[in-house]
Order: sequence, then C-alpha cells, then structure tokens
Amino acid sequence: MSWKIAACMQINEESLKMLSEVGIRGIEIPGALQLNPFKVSREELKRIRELSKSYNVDIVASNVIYPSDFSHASNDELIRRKSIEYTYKIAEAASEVDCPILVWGSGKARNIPPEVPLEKGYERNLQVLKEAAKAGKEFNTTFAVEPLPRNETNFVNKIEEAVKLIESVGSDFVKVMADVRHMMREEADVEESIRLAREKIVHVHLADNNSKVPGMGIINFSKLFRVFKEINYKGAMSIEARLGENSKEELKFALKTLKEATKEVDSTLI
Ligand code: LER
Ligand code: MN
Repeated sequence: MSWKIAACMQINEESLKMLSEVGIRGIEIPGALQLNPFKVSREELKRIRELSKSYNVDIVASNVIYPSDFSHASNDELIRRKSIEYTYKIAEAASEVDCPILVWGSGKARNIPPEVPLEKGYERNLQVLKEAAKAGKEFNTTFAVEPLPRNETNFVNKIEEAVKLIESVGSDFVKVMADVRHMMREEADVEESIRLAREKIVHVHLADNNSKVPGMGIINFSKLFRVFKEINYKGAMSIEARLGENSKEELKFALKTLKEATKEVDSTLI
C-alpha cells in the first residue's frame, strides 16, 4: 500500500518551499481562511491553484472549513441558511483549487446549542450534510465527517456516530475521516473503530497523543498503519500537529517516524 502524505498549514510560497525541502508533496489548507466563499475571490483561488502546481505540492484536503461564529443547529433560521449557502459554495471553491476533500470538522459550527433539543440539532446538522452531498456531487468534492472530542463539540465524537450519520445522508460525497489523536481519546478500541468504518474512511489526520508531530509522543503508528492496510485504505494522510519554533525540523522528524512505521507494514509514503 502507498499513502500520500501531507501537512496541515496555510498555503503560501514559504510553506510550499518548506514542504518541498522536507519532501512532503501534499498540503491541507484551512478552509475558513483560504477557501471561504464569502471572502476569497476567484482570482485568489486561481492564484492558490497555480501556486500549488508550481511547487508540485497537491492540495489533498481542506480542514477547519467553517468560520467559528457559524452554528448549523441554531434556532435562528438566517444563521442556519448561512451554513447551507456556505456549504454549497465552499465545495465550488474547493473544486477551483483541485481540492478533493473537505473535512467536516469545525466543532463549534456543528455544536448543538443548549437551548436546542438534541433531536432537532441532529436534524439541522443533517440538513447541512444533505446540502454537502448535493454540492459534493456537483463539484466532485467529498465532505469527510471528522469525529471530534467532547471538549470541541457535542455532535459526533466517535467513528460509530459518524458512520451512522453518513449512512442517513446516503451519498458517495459524504464520508468519514479518522483523526488518530482524537480517536485515542474517544474510542474504546481504536483499531476496531477503523475496521468498523472500513471503506467509508476517505481521509486521515496524524498527530501524536500530545498534539505534537508523530514520534514525539506515545502512539504506535505502525500498529495503526497495519489496520489501514488491512482495510485497504487508499486516501491521503495529513500531519495535523502543533508545530513549534522549528517546524521544518519537526516535519522532517515526523516524516522519518512515519516512513519507518509504514516500512514495518510493507507500505510506503509518497
Ligand atoms: C481539530 O482538533 C481538528 O482535528 C481539525 O481537524 C478540525 O477540523
Ligand atoms: Mn483533525
């Protein structure tokens, strides 16, 4: 098996230069900032696309796609409509930069406010994902629901919940993603949860248990990669870690750690 490796960061000359030097050929960009259809012009999207091509670093995904003041489950209909309109338009923006995956994380935006009954909140979030399915099909972009820990959201904390949710959307353009750091915290058995979602997983985030780059904590990555190989996972894997002063050295170290781990399971990183 071979997996495309990427790193989560803003796209610009500097980050692309650094990634090229480290040997990472993928980038995952912050959507609310760099694909925001209410703020980012077509010209800017074109510039981003060309920049990524010129460095030969692919935009494999975009995360943090909603601004933090969004609320899909709000009692205010105008606020809910804004989420729906934005969801549709960000899929178009993603297609303009050849970004195939939009990570449906954004814990705050999907949080069910205390004054909203849980069932109603569920329905309202589902409504947004149904729009995502429509937009995804039109612009050939897949939305990937990311289970997030309880301190980030009260809506979808576990893989099992994400699977159930996407099954009720019933679209090839709304799938599941696995963030291994969050899974360590929320899942009773991380490996079994990966097996449970199987072919529904379309994207992966990698960090160590302490949010630092892989290799700086206690996660056994080869053990995890063995399961991704077993389920025949073919998507990309993005390093989504808190980088310190010397991000270049940290990413080099992460790449080395991950390459060793993939080698142990007779796989490669590209
Ligand atoms: C936040 O913890 C996170 O994992 C991001 O991917 C949210 O989209
Ligand atoms: Mn993540």
